Amino acid sequence: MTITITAFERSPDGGKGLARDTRVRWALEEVGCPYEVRLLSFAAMKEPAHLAIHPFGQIPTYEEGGLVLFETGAIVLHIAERHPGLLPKDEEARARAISWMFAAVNTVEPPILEFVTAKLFEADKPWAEARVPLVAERVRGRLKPLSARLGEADWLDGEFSAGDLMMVSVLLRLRTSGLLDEHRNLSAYVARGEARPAYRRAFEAQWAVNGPKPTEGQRQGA
Ligand code: GTB
Repeated sequence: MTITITAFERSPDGGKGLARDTRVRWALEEVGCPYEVRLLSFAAMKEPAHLAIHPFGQIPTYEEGGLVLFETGAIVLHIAERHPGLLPKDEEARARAISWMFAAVNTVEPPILEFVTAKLFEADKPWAEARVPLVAERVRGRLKPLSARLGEADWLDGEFSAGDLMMVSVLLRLRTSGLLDEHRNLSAYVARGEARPAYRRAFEAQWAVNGPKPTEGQRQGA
């Protein structure tokens, strides 16, 4: 059955892989599932045809036959449950990997989004100078225990899983902030995720929508 996802026709980051379709593409690449992409303008995302698929008028979405999904956590979990490669076979290890997926989107991503919003989109507000350090501290409050838990391991719980895929995707937003570099093991963890061939294919595919082939500097978010 054909899988179709949606993505930005023009990503605001110019294709640096920060829009959330990248994590869905990555999951599909990890399990070797071909997919098609329907590109949407910002206007089209708010039109009835897309709102019928995504109640909040966002990307990405996932369509497979009659099944329509939104929310990247749910989409990646769906992919991981139906194809081998992203969740361990052992029931308890599987449940732990799913915990990491939730931790990524529910515990680690929210302060990162607050930080990015304050720094990039609210920098002109009178309170920005006071807010940025405040939200940076909230991010640090998540990175420190995450770094402690990861320790010297390659991945969060044994083999690479959908938990790592989601966590790396979330942490990528911090690449240019310097916050990630405060924890050598977390920068290395993100780099390990980005070095996976499936991630690279996903990145190249989303970049191809937005511009020419990236230089190594652009790949690093420069
Ligand atoms: N919780 C949802 C999920 O995980 O699926 C969040 C989905 C979401 O935020 N989608 C964004 C969107 O559609 C695109 S990814 N926004 C338009 C809208 O809400 O109207 C967020 C995003 C956008 C752009 C960049 N960038 O350019 O750096 C990074 C991330």
